[in-house]
Amino acid sequence: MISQEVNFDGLVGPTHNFAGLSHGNVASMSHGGRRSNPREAALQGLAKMKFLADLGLPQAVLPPHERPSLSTLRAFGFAGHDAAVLSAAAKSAPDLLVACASASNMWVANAATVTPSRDSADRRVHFTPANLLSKFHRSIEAPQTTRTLRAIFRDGKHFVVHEALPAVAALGDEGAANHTRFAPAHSATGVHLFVHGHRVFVGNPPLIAPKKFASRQALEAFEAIVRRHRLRAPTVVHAQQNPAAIDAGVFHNDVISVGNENVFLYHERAFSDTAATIAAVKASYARLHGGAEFHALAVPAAQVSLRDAVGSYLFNSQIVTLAPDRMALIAPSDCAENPRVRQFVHRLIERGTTPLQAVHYFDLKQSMRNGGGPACLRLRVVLSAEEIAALPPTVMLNDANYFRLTCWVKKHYRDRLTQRDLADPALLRESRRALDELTQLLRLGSIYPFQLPGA
Ligand code: SUG
Repeated sequence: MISQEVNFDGLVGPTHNFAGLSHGNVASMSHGGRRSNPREAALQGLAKMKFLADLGLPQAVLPPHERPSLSTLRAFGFAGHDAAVLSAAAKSAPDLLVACASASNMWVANAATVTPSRDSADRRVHFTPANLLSKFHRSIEAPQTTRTLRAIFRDGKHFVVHEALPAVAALGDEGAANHTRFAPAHSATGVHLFVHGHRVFVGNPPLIAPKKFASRQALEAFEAIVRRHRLRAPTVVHAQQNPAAIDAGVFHNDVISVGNENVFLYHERAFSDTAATIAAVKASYARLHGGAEFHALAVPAAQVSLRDAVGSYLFNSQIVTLAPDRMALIAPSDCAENPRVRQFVHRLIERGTTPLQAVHYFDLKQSMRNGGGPACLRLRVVLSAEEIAALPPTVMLNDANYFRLTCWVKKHYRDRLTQRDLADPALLRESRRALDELTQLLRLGSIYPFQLPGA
């Protein structure tokens, strides 16, 4: 059975703005309050998708959520018609309104943890939507993510979309951003590396916690996902993030390491015990795949400091497979603008001893200013041909869909947005009109609260 990795990229929503909501995410903290450009943000994301589709890689889209989230504001007691809810919230709870208007659902690497059918005892693709409870503005995403995933992965013969884990500290879960799967090829059985920042049931010895910023991912959440997804114990490795890296702004593991098939590019300070983590991954890989080659590419701090890694988002590049043993790095243009990082990347490619043979830089600055690079914008789903055939074909990006989606963005999105605009009832109307048209374009049926009275 041949499987391929399908990248589902989040379409940036019409309320994309810079609100400084993510303590511990350096880019978000430093850009709060600036004026954003939702139209440019959405087009930048679509340009990356189109490039990958043109490379011959299967590329799909995930629709954004309805924002501001009127149902959340109503849960906080604001009542009356929609404009009254917005204006009352803007007056008495402006921070809540801003959080309810975030387009953070675009970073779909945090939408869910996904494991392919090949790796599960029941031979189905499993999804657990992330509860994202560590940040209020993201904790409201799970119900819509679940509805959307169920509308796309609707065939129960192939897919299981679980409920998000209960939103309790012991199960704090940020999805695929902290999960990497390794295999000689996407079709082969995978080794799963799950990276956490803390555990709640103390254990022995207790984990060392970061001092400045909070960890987001609990070990117990990934242990629960391993059970739900029916993965086999010998294929699973759990590792702790380096607390010092979290304090340097590594709020998710995909800010400090990236893997694809048999390649793992990681910063030497990524994990609390990097040598033990790599040894465990290699041992699990060797148990499954014997002597098959595994490229563990450590990036020394002397060449790329933690600060440069976080500032350039080098490790938030995507690594994509172009052909057997031929891969490309899809990197943010910020990497090309940092001379040390650029030099490291070019030496890595020129080395010629690893499958990494090309680098392509993308201007994703709108998303980057909120701490979202190329890898944050995509959810990787390894699917067989039969599983791809079970998807609504309209979610796949091809020339026609790309054209339709860029026209859709140009028609509906504003080219400037400040926090004051978030209370504007016209913005809510525009967004709903856009999303309604999008669900028709993608033929997803009714998935949004405004389309589903009572949801
Ligand atoms: O959760 N930023 C997101 C960025 C998520 C990046 N995803 C991955 N690393 N996979 C976050 O911190 C900022 C929103 C604001 O400040 O307006 C924000 O939510």
